[in-house]
Amino acid sequence: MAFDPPRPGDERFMAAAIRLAFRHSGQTGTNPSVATLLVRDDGAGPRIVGRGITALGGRPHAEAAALGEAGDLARGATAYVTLEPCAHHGRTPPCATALVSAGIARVVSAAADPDPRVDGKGHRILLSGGLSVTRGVLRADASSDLSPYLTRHALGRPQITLKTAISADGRIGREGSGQVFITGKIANGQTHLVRSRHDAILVGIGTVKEDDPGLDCRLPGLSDRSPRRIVIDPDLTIDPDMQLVRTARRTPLILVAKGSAEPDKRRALIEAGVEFVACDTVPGSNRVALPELLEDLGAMGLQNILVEGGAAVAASFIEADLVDRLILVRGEIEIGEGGIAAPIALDEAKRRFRQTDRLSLGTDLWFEFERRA
Ligand code: AOF
Ligand code: ZN
Repeated sequence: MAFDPPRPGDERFMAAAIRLAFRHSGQTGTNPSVATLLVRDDGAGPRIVGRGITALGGRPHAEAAALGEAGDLARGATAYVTLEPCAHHGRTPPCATALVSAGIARVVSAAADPDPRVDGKGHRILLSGGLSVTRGVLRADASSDLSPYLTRHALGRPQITLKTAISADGRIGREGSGQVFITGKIANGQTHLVRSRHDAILVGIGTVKEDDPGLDCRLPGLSDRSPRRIVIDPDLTIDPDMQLVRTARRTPLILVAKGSAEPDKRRALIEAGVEFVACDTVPGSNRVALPELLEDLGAMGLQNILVEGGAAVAASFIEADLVDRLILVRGEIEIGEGGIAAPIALDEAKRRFRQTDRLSLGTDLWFEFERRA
């Protein structure tokens, strides 16, 4: 039983499957967003006879949806899957078994599945069922989209994206003057889209006090896809009248606080629908022990977190080397003397991270980076 080499056309269909999977990215709970395309060639050239994406929330899986769409046309077809098909029984039989039973002739996969219930077993079921199996086609592209899921499995913590808007003179705001609008409408829309693709948004209590932010996704059609909000508030000093607390029943709010902080206030906040995660502080300081916190958030099933501020929280993630992806949005305005310095300057980001994208959004520049390998 051996794997077969790729064939012409494989990359084209896998690229289409990867694009399809992106539609549900960040919306499938602890499950990755995977896509399947079923392609058959009856002599007149290849045609797609079934398409599937992991459903919102995580079930059913992509393969089941694609097989359902193709019906009898699945027999003899090739399945393009962005992740190795699963080998475990959930509410439905394993996808690898379903592909064999449906008479699929060939399976082409991109990334391997590190879930211990799968981890090579999916490919083995296909090979023992007599199917031709090719793996690793466009692995890097698929892995990039699957990276929150892969990070949680590899490192036991969620993937961290840090996002900051920076003024033309390298500042992020001004102490005591509330929220300063650095970027324009288009960049703000893009930020809301990025929010919708994360399981949670994290900020420090300083930002909450300064801005009273909503931290939701306010794009038409995506407002029900707001991630959870996480606030680091070790001494539990949050004002219960803040927007985040008032909306906690609609969009979950998690407060990260020391177990001993303000027991009466904690009870009242729990009544208001707030959840708590206990944190430790670094000995000799009031800074939260981030690696331990992220481990706990990973155990709760969070796969990726967008860290949005403020400067101190951002700096502590950078110092602890916990930033996997970095988004810097540079606006046109100048904040001037006395403004709060950005946690990382554009030049430094270019040195420390690998730039993966640069977009012009109105008068703003949007830069994306990722951790250097
Ligand atoms: C697939 N196709 O579309 C996805 C897969 O909780 P469950 O039962 O849904 O299983 C979650 C695991 O299923 C997840 O950790 C990963 O191994 C796999 N995801 N597999 O064959 C899919 N989303
Ligand atoms: Zn499956």
